[in-house]
Amino acid sequence: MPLYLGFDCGTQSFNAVVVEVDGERRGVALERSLVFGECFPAYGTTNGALPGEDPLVVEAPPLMWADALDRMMGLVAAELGDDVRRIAAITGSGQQHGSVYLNGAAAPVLAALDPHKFLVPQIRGVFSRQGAPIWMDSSTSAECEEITAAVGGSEALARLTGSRAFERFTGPQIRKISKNEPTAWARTRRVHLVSSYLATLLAGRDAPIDHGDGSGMNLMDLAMGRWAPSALAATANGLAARLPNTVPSATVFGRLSSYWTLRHGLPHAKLVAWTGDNPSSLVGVGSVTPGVTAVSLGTSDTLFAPLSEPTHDPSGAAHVFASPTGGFMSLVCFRNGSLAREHVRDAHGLDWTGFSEALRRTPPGNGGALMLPWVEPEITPPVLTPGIRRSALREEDAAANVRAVVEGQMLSMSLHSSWATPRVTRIHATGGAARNTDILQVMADVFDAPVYRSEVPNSACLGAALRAAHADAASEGPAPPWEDVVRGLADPDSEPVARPRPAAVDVYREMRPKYAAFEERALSR
Ligand code: ADP
Ligand code: XUL
Repeated sequence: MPLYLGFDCGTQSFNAVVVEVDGERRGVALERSLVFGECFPAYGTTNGALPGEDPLVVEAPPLMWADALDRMMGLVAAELGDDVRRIAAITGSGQQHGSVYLNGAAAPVLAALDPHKFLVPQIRGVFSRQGAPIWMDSSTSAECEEITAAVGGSEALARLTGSRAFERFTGPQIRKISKNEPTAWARTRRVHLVSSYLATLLAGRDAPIDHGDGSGMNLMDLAMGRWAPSALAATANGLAARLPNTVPSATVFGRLSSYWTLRHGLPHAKLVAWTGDNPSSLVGVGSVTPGVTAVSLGTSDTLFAPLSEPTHDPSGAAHVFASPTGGFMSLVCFRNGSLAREHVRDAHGLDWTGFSEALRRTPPGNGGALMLPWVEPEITPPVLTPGIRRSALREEDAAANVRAVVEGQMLSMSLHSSWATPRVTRIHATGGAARNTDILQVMADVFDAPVYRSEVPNSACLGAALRAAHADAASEGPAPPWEDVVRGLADPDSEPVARPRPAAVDVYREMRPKYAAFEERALSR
């Protein structure tokens, strides 16, 4: 019975999941996490990142990720024992947008790694610059403007690549380095994403960038799935020669190199192209059918959903990526998620039980009270000057404020995702706040869709293991339907935790345009 190994190199930790798939029998065989701060203190990161003197600049050490991969492979091999030989395919996901710069020594060094030695001391010399800018970096506003102007405006760039220019996206990051560090740029032979860099270490040779993670770069023609010459030309001289190929996410691009097979006793398993953490999570929460929307209620709230067409968000706030299931996916981020809910909870001296009671005590529609929940600067819609805005809502009314923050968040989510998914058929809810059924009830009523709770702890990592299983099967015969791939592992509880209530659905249908008008007024001020 084959085993499938999935990795996830997140911002704060490196994770692995092994799944066992045998027809209808399937289960998670192993799950491990290495937290960077605790397990790799020598790299000096805080929560996985190296803060610079400039608060806008955020990098991470790619050597630390390699170290984590080496240690995790050792852990997986030790725990699986003889079963390690059953690993048939491997893939992973990485935090999106981050970029790794390799020099001319990388190819020969990676092809000749000594299995008796640790990985890190052998690859110290392969970088043309030591740090990798990551998604938390926001230092490239000038480069975003330059790229946007060169390709003919925001709308043109979004239509071409799925997103307007964003500071954290890889193209603007590459442009900044090529401009400000000409010597490092001249030494650079390859630019990899976090995902394709780790895949390269597994293969011992250059790995491709998959269409999913490639769409987080402002460099790929989303509809065609290949580098866009105009975006490349707008970004940096000599960029085309420095990028690996782009391939569909389900591509088996090689075999695990001898370094790993000899070092840890694994077989020459198939290597499937790695992808970004958000595309991987789409699979990991079982959101593989159009209409099935995934909502993660974490520190921030994010909403993502499969799409059949390579559209773009007309407001410019959200992203469209290629989906690892074929087709495309939307990604909409709301910075004021748990942050804003906690702010209201604490302002009224409540705990989560009190917060839930307040939701149950107050009626849908909140008697016409409205709140724009912008405790912090907001991504969607873009708000630079934070501050909660209230309408027909007294600040001291605890229960009404609790309802207003949750209704405001759900109405905003529904408004700002309808360009992608006008009709949501069901929602898979994950993240810390998804344990709160009263919050999910408001979600069900606003979206007029049943909400299922998904208990998967690391959806990106599980998504990777399932992608490995899918690509292995697809490389041997007809590709299995994604619904079959995720069944029993990534699908949520079988019963919805919240069903839409018709009376409440009517209330929110009337409330939506009022909320939109309130938001419009606040934004135009
Ligand atoms: P992260 O984005 O950091 O991975 P999590 O998905 O772990 O976040 O979610 C953590 C958040 O869950 C906490 O910030 C907290 O506000 C929220 N949370 C935990 N329990 C509840 C609850 N019962 N009701 C609402 N929110 C909750
Ligand atoms: C998505 C984004 C983050 C990173 C890290 O655009 O910047 O979600 O992928 O998780």
